[in-house]
Order: sequence, then C-alpha cells, then structure tokens
Amino acid sequence: MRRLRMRERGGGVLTGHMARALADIRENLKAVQVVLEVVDARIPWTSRNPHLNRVLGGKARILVLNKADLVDEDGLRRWVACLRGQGLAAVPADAVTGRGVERVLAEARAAGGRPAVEQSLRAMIVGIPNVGKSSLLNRLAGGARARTGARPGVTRGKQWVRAGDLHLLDLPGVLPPYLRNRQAVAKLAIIAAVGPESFPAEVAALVLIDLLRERAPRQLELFYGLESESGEAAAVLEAVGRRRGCLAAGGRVDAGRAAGVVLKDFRAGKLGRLTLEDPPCAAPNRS
Ligand SMILES: Nc1nc2c(ncn2[C@@H]2O[C@H](COP(=O)(O)OP(=O)(O)O)[C@@H](O)[C@H]2O)c(=O)[nH]1
Ligand SMILES: [Mg+2]
Repeated sequence: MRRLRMRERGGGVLTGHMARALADIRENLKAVQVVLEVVDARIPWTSRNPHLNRVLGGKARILVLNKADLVDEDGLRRWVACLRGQGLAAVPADAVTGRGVERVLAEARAAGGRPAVEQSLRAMIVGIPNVGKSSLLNRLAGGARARTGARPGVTRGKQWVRAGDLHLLDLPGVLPPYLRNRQAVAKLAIIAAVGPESFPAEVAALVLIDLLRERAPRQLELFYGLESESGEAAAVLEAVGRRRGCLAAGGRVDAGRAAGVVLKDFRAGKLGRLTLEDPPCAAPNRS
C-alpha cells in the first residue's frame, strides 16, 4: 500500500477557511432561535464539528442523526440514548423518505420556546458537507418550497421557507469537516464529506474494509461472494476488484476502481446497515 502523508487541516487549528465558515454561521445565528445540527448517523461523532459548540453558545439545538436508514437499529438506539443522556436533543431521521422529520419539527418547536407574538419560530440547518442538509431542508419545507420572503425587522434580506409553523433559513450553514486525526478523515472520506482530492479513495476503502471486518464480520465475503479472507485489507480489496472485473493492463487489479466499487456499495447501504463508531457511553446491560 502506498504510504500516505496527510497534512492535517483544521484539526485543532482554526484555519482561515474554518474561521470564515464559522463567522458566516455566527452571523445567521442571530436571526434564529433554534439550530438543527445535521450529522451522519453512521459516524455521529466524527461528522460533528466541535467548533460549532462555541459559536452556538446557549442557542437551542436539535441534533439530527440523518441517514438513519443506513445504520443498524441497535447502534442507532445506543447513539440516541447516549446523546440524549448527555442532554442533547438527538433525533434520528431519514431526510429522503421523511422518516423522523416530524419529530425533528416537534423537538425544534419544544426547544425553541415560544416566540414573541406575531413572530414565528425561526431555525437554521447546519452541518458538514453531504450529511443531508439540503435534503432535510427540502423535506421540511415540503414540495412547494414557497419562500416566505423577507420579513421586516426580522430577516434583513434573508430568505426563509416555511416548515409547518417554523420558518427555516433557506440556505443551510456549511461547516467544514473537522479533521481530528487520520482515522477521522478516512471516515469522513467514506461518507463522502471529504472528497478524493483531499483523501485518496483507495485508502478510504482500505479503512472501510477494516471497519467492516471488525464490526460486521463476513459481510464483505457474503456480499461479494469471496472466499474467506483473513489477510490484509489490501488483499480483500484486490479480491473484490477481481470479482468485479476491475482489471488494469496485464490482468492486474485496478485498486482505485475496486475502491470505488466498495465505497459506492457501502454508501448505498448494500454492505448492510451499520454505524462505523460507537457512542462514548457504556453498552447497556443486556441481562
Ligand atoms: N440514504 C439516505 N441518503 C440521504 C439521506 N439524506 C440525504 N441523503 C443523500 O445524501 C446525499 C447528500 O445529500 P444533501 O442533502 O445534498 O447533503 P448536504 O451536502 O448536507 O446538503 C444525496 O445523495 C442525498 O440523496 C438519508 O436520510 N438517507
Ligand atoms: Mg447541500
């Protein structure tokens, strides 16, 4: 395997890009009472950006564990229980089918308090790329997507859309992914929050293979019809590539194409519903 040297960006350091994104969000926050922080339910921890905590201050927040359809029920339940135990209003959702979205609205209403007379509750969506911010916005705003327009004294040119009795800022706030360490960046690449230009797909696929083998043993063998693979992740990737005809000149396996296959299948949920990390709470006693 090619040795990878990764330049850590935005981890502990506040880069200019990160600071600008946070400043934009801070500015928009003034206009809302509630924030819907969207994360990917497959990596609820790694897909958050902890800088948001500082920017939010005491603002009410709902933590939407989106793409809940792609994770196992048990893992999801444990994550929700753990986060709620920490006082976070965590709500699982599937922004494509709309499952859980009503509850997001209900909790936003409850958390946002009662706005002043004549005003509706205003909220905004934030999150790192590809977690489903736009999908959730469309779901919440419904098909019509009628803009409610600027409201004097409240919006100053911002566009709002109606979501039930809530007013949502029309543009979600994009948080840069938080690159805590190499494993975190690999997970972010797996869910396509970080692109292949920043983290090679092949390395992401190898990390994914290791995670799958640890968390859902035999899943890869079953799905791709492989012999039992006990070797390194690279050997599994090569077996998948051979199986799927990802061949380069001379009959060698094209590892890059094989990586693309594994990542695509995982992202589509074909390799099983699975969380890729555990909540920072002890597993419940199952006696
Ligand atoms: N399976 C699944 N896919 C989703 C869900 N929400 C969004 N997506 C898909 O994830 C991709 C990114 O969604 P998008 O809303 O553009 O994310 P954004 O970058 O955060 O605005 C799109 O292909 C969506 O169809 C979900 O709850 N489940
Ligand atoms: Mg979007």
